[in-house]
Amino acid sequence: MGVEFSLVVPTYKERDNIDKLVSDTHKALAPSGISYELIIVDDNSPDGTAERARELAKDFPVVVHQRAGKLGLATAVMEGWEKARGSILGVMDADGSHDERILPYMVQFVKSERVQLAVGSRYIPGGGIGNWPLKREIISRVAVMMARPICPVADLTSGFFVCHRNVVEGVYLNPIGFKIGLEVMMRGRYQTFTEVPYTFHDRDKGQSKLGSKEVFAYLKQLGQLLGYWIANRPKRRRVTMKELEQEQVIALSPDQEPARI
Ligand SMILES: Nc1nc2c(ncn2[C@@H]2O[C@H](COP(=O)(O)OP(=O)(O)O)[C@@H](O)[C@H]2O)c(=O)[nH]1
Ligand SMILES: [Mg+2]
Repeated sequence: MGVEFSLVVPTYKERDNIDKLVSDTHKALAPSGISYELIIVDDNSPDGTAERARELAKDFPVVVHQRAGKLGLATAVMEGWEKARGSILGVMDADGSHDERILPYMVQFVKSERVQLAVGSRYIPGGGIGNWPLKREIISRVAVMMARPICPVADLTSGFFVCHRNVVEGVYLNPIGFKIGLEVMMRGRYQTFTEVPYTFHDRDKGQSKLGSKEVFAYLKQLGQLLGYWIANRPKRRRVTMKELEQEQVIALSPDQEPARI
């Protein structure tokens, strides 16, 4: 069977996290019968992330794309998608902060064609933040508030999402900021979306990239997206998990294993 789902994980210095990432993702996706590939796009991490990923590729459906140097998260994701073979695409962090157990649901929702985009969300009921310092949470909440008038997604800074290939293929995405998810939510070609709740756990190992440089990049990105929104006024409709459940797109009892496709 060909690959249905291509999950891109950009990495920079994630050697300590990569084994767990690969095995947890496999544990989440394999029972659901979704055929997938995990595309690691590594920016030549000095800690040997790519080398380790290549070893893991012997036992798991992992594809490694190594770039020459640290060229940034957004372009890494876009290059990963260029390599992707699946008709459904996704993005997730390598640091364990995104709960891979919701992936089968996200893929199933997009596969059903009821929605074209499924976003992993901290900011809808059922979602949350595990262990963030207060400062980080406030920055995130303010970032969301600022963009909310022009973006229908509650967790619009989410870097954890799944979409149909058509949402991004041939669409201009501007990689200036590190919020590639926001570019997709704003400029992507979709009419309906859903948000799937999960609890965010901050990375235990390695370093986050959030600093003042990222804050300014975000503001610049927002300015450009405001221009896009004024010119295009895209219409998008939220489909709630409840609606999806009622329509029996997927069985959602909480303690149930993800339904087989
Ligand atoms: N390829 C690549 N990956 C990156 C780069 N910067 C960050 N990443 C990866 O992108 C993901 C998100 O970065 P992270 O530092 O966790 O961001 P945060 O969660 O917003 O604090 C992680 O898997 C990082 O390893 C980069 O310049 N290039
Ligand atoms: Mg992270």
